[in-house]
Amino acid sequence: AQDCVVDNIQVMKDFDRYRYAGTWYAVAKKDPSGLFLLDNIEATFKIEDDGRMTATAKGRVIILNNWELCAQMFGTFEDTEDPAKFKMKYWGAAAHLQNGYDDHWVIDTDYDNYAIHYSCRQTDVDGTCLDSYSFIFSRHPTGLRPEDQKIVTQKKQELCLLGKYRRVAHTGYCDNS
Ligand code: AZE
Repeated sequence: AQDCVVDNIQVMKDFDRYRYAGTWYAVAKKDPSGLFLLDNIEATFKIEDDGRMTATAKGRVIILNNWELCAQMFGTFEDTEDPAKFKMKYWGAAAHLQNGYDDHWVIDTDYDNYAIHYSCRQTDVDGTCLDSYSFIFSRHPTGLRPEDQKIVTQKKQELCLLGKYRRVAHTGYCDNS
């Protein structure tokens, strides 16, 4: 599936949302067009009593020319026929933050160390993605273990996003908000 067609992207087999639950730190990201989370990004996924997945996330953003803040975000996930592919409805705790409805695909994870997320917002006529974002998540704010790095590099390539990621800094900016 290296033809870059979104429908051919392989996602996590037998995805287990219960093992995915808990806190993940973004260690790298590929940005979509427009406003986006800058750094200090962390997400906590939860499985509700009815089995549905929800999440809270925070990250530093700059909005309305140079207003810097820690965005507190919420997300609810709709299941699809593929257990690793969700539709995410998201919104900010404050009205001036962003809201939307995005794909949320789990490409790969070992649940204990790394997870690779992908979202395509717009596909081209040839089925490739015109506007995507992706997070490399780690259970450890310090980064990925060396042994996970090669798996992540392989998956970035399969997503046709190799070389398009930036490291996500964790400076403590959002820690007491
Ligand atoms: C994600 C993890 C699960 C919960 C949510 C996520 C995405 C959040 C955004 C937030 C954008 C905010 C902006 C504010 C000005 C995938 C990290 C909600 C995309 C741009």
